Amino acid sequence: MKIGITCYPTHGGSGVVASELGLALSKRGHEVHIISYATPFRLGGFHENLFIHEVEVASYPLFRYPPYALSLATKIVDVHEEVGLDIIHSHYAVPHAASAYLAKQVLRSKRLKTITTLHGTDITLVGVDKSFYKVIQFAIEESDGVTAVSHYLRRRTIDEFSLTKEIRVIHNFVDTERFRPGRNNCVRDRFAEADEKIVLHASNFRPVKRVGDVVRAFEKIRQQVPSKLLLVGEGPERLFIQQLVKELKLSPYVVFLGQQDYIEEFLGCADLFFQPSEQESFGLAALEAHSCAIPVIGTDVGGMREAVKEGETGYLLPVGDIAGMAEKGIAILQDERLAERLSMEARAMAVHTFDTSQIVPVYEAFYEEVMASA
Ligand code: GMT
Repeated sequence: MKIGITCYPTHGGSGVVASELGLALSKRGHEVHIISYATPFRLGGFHENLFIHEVEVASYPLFRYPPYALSLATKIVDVHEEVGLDIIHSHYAVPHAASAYLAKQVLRSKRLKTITTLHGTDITLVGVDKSFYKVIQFAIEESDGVTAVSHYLRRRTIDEFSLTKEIRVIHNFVDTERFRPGRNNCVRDRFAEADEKIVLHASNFRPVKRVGDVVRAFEKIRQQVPSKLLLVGEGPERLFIQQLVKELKLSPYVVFLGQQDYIEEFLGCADLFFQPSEQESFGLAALEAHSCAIPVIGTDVGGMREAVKEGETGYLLPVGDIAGMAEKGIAILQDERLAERLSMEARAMAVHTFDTSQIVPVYEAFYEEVMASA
């Protein structure tokens, strides 16, 4: 198949899923065309069967806000005219699904099918905003196929947008060969003494991720377990978190690593991963941690239950339950048998349920189904 994929190129989960899907499809012999405003960070270098098309956004003094959605639609049209796409697969509905719809109208093509994958905040935060709602509702409804990354997100989308459209659940996935247990490439010695444990958190440092809860829970953990906290990522909350670390006198024990392209190098060193989000449609970061055999402490929200099995691969607590998170964290870090059991189960779940080889064929089958539909 000739598959176009539109996505954000940044470190967010939707861009990661879109990139990994594009890569896997290209390895399986499909011709993949990534359409985005920059090369997604996981797609640097040369990949056979995979082509990057950068969207150029015109600026003009009249524009207070350059109309990216129009430039993207135009690029989809150009790419289709050049290569003859079978599918244009939009990751994150805003504005990609609307641009794909517009491109299809411009092309008057019956052959080109549009598929939209909903990731999370495109529905729960952004899509429901009044300034987007009706267009996004329309664009989802008009897509030839729609998928959501969790059962939770599917239900939430139907409720929020009163949709009649069928939404297929296709979970996030992980390359369990790349994200594997073991400390071969890990840089543990740079951050921790031999007798110290490593607690890790990675996110885009937005308020929804509640990074402050990670720091506060770590403060309690550190009182009982010699440990270091590694924080990976960049975002609007970073300065506030740095201030909090200072106030709690944790500076010697907390390392800010900034944006990292190879998170697996840090996961390889970690003993515990924290994801205390206020909202999470699935929790790709938790799945990547599990794939490296790292137990996760998260929150019992959204689709997290689909990524973390309570008491088997980690623990899910109420949002903001810092004492509870610290208590579970201390238990895992102090009890080797418990840690071992959770780690083994986490890795097994990633390999047997969420490996690329299990999920990508489900996307392929869905493409075939959509292409066969009238
Ligand atoms: O909001 C984010 O954290 C980024 C966002 C994205 O779309 O880039 O992540 C969402 O998509 C991921 C991949 O499908 C999901 O695993 C995350 O749970 C989801 N984030 C939220 O729902 C907050």
